[in-house]
Amino acid sequence: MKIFIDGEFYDKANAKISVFDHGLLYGDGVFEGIRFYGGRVFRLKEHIDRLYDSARAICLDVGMDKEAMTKAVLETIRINQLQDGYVRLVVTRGDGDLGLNPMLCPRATVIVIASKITLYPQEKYEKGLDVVTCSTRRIPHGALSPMVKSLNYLNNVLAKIEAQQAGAGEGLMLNEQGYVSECTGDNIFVVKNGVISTPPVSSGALAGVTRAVVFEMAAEAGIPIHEPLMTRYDIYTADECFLTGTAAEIIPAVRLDTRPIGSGEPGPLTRRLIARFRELTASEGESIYT
Ligand code: PXG
Repeated sequence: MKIFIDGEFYDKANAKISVFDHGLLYGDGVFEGIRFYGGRVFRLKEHIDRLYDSARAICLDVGMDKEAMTKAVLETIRINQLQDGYVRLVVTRGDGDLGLNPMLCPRATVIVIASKITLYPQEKYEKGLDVVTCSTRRIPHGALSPMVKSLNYLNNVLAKIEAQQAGAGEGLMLNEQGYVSECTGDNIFVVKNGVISTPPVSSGALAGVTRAVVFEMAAEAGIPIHEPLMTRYDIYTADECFLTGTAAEIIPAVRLDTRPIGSGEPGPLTRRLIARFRELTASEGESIYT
């Protein structure tokens, strides 16, 4: 495996960054998770745009333009001769001093890893996930914008631990006001009476790339889709529920806090969206090898 760090490729064993890197010392940085299917990168532009928006929001100068970043992603996949997999793109504040001061970090560190990812076992895509509500709340906009895909995932990690300790596959995160925000690494959707709903990004949800694909698929199929403020009531009383994310793709959620959602089995609209999503990932994207 070859890993891109600051313009050079290193073998996995030698792919190392400084212990003074502020990405490590302070979680000071941003990242993206991107998928590629059959030699094509899915929604690459959207991920690169979000990365640069995340960096902008934390005053982080990436040190290379979007075109060069796009090339770095494609080149990293090519050098590893992969057709299907996952890219982790990380930009940190860079090598600096002890002490928070980001001004003492002369330039950002850029890392591109191309590998594989499996988030949930295959059977969960057929049978659906169990979700529990976490007591850990989503970070408020007034602390760090939850729109920023930052290296500070402790909030989500703690929620994930809660979900695991409860024996559930995923954890539902509420915002400070108690409205539904998202899951620990996925956006959440419900279906009720033929209408799809998902919390607005103002409720603390990440503006997911996969989430945006669901909006496109709904428009294409003529299915109404809304972004109301949601509470757990809306999930308990939904006909169907599913989660979306680059790593997760689209996965049915069939229970919340041990209560069955709808029939307690993956719903027909969820299945339809999963099938359409597979068609899109198999046919769209930035070509890696031509
Ligand atoms: N919310 C959060 C908090 C996320 O981290 C999503 C929603 C879904 O967004 P996308 O753009 O991927 O549809 C994410 C993304 C991992 C991993 O390593 C997590 C994500 C993506 C890729 C890998 O667990 N989460």
